[in-house]
This record gives sequence, C-alpha cells and structure tokens, in this order.
Amino acid sequence: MTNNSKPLLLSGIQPSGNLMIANYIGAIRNWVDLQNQYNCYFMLADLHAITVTQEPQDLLKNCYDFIALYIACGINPDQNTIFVQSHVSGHAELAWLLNCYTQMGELNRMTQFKDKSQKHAKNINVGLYSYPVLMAADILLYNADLVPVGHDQKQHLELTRDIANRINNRHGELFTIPEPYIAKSGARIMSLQDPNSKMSKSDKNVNNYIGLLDDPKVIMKKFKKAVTDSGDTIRYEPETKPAISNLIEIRHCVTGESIADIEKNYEGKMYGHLKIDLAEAVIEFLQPVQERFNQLRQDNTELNIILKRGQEEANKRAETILNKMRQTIGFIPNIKNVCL
Ligand code: ATP
Ligand code: LTN
Repeated sequence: MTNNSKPLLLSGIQPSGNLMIANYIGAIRNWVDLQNQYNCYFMLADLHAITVTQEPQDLLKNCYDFIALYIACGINPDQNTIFVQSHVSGHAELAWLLNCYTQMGELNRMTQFKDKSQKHAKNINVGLYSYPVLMAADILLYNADLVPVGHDQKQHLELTRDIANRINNRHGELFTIPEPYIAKSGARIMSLQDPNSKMSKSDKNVNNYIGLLDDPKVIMKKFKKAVTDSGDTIRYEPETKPAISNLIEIRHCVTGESIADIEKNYEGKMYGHLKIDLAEAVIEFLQPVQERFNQLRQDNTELNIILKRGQEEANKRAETILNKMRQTIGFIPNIKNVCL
C-alpha cells in the first residue's frame, strides 16, 4: 500500500507505438529504482496519446500492454498507484484551468510540438499544441515532488514549474514546485539507424528501436543492422562516434557495467562483437520481462483490479487539490457539498 509520509513521485508514458528499450532506460528503469523511496503514481497517459491519430482497437490493446509492461519491468503494483489518466477526470479539468494561466508564446517555444507538427502535418490539432499544459496538470494535480523522465521532456517540466510558480505568486502557495529527475546516463538513447535522432517508439521504421516485446531473433537482427561509425575502435565518444557510443550506453544501462569497463573489454575487438554481445545481453534482460508480461496478459482480471485500486487512490488525491484550485479561482463550491 502507499505510504503518505514519503515525498510524491509521478510519471507517465503515452500508450502510442511499441514500448521500447529507450523508454525503459530513460524512464521505467528509474521508476523501478526510486519506487521504495517515494510514494509513487505511475500513470498511463492515454489522453496524451490521442494528440496523434490512434486506431481505437490498437489503442485499447496498447493500454493494457503498457500497464502489463510497467509491472513486468519491475513496478510493484502492491506498493505503488498505477492508474489510467482518463480514469481521473481531474486531469482534463485542471488542464483547462492551467490553460488560462499559460501564454501562447510559451507553447510556441515547445520543441516537441514543432517536431510532432512536422511528423503529423495533416493533423496539427489543438490538443497537440496544448499537450504541455495537460502534462503540467498531470503533475500539479498530485502536488508531485519528483518527476522522472527522459531528456526530451525537460522543457515540459520547466514549463510546469513556471505555471506553478505563476499561480503560487498570484494566489498563494497552492502547488508544489516539481523537480525533474533526468538520470545522468540513458536520458537520450539514439535511433539504431540514425544516431543523430532520438530513438522513438512511434517510429515508422521498426529497425530504429528495440521493442520490449521483440522476439529474440528480431532483436539480434536489429542490432546486427544498426549503423556504426567510421574507424574501428570501440570508444565512448558521442561527438565523433555517435553510433558506437549509443550502443555502449545501451549496454551500460542494461547490464550496469561501467563505460570504462566496456571500453576495456572491447579493446582490439570489432564493432560486430559489441553488437552481438549487446543483443545477447538485451535478450537475456528481456526474457523474464516478456514471460511476466505474457502471464499478465493472458487474462486482464489482475490488471483491472490494479487499475481500479489505482483510479480510487488517484481520484482521492486529485479531488483535494482540484477543490483548492476551484476555491482559489473564485468558483461557487460544488453545490452538492453545500448544506442547504
Ligand atoms: P512517441 O514516439 O510515441 O512520441 P517516445 O518514444 O518519444 O514516444 P514518450 O511516450 O514520449 O516516448 O516517452 C516516454 C518516456 O520515455 C519519457 O520519460 C521520455 O522522456 C522517455 N524517452 C523517450 N524516448 C527516449 C529516448 N530516446 N531516450 C531516453 N528516454 C526516452
Ligand atoms: N509527455 C510525456 C508523458 C507524460 C508525463 C506526464 C511524464 C504525460 N504526462 C506527467 C511525466 C509526468 C512523454 O513522455 N511524452
């Protein structure tokens, strides 16, 4: 059960595409490491996922797959609150309120919006634009102290802090100012086919990433196909050897071996050795994850029980904070709670 004396951690992933190794390394791995020190809320960001076009059947499958993978990767459902964003209507409500405290100029600067509008040129919807405000609402709705994310989410966290500070300055201390947690290693894993762009789970080219549910043969093939740099020494030099440095970083994050040890072990060896060993390490790491995932997905009952508990817990906390915000703004208190 949750322990309320601990500081609160909140994070989430949108159920778009296939959950992959960089989501594990950049986000879930840190959730697993931090889960004992914090009162954790792990969210499935389904409202965020529909900012790009989703097929309803695929989305539903992804939602269950992602929750099962959170658990299979090591998130303990008995100790943490695991919940679905759309099961707590306060996210949408607080997002609206925060919209009115956010300047368009601030959203115009968001690099993820610029990237995604290029990728989805036929569907640049308002949700995609105000996505960072919904993310701020996710975090402030629980007064989260810590938000572990990958590097690409840093700008959204900064915006969240700006919005919270603005509201606190105007209305008094309402929100906790959240701290981002971006790990020193693995916060920006790069694509296997293009080491200059980030690995992404909705990439159309599946060779760019290793899915957490990829078959061992597929994993081996994808690593063998990964692009490498010119030269032949295996050294961690992101500026001059971006592809090999990325493979070394993945190995470091998955096995825990230090970068220096990896470099030493591969002295005089060829790129191909590193690729094959890395594929084997990733396959070995994923084997128990996939096994646990398959058990959980045989029948959704266990997952539904976890999500029901999560919804109740999350709603309870969210309502307290939302009520304060409604009152602060000057709204008439919810009439159903007024004694007449
Ligand atoms: P999409 O392609 O669907 O936009 P994504 O792969 O960028 O997805 P998100 O849902 O945006 O993934 O991110 C989930 C979490 O994984 C976030 O904390 C994010 O920072 C982290 N993350 C995503 N990509 C990487 C990456 N390449 N390296 C490290 N962390 C990452
Ligand atoms: N925008 C995030 C997912 C996300 C999130 C959050 C992460 C939605 N709400 C709240 C941390 C806290 C992404 O990774 N694309």
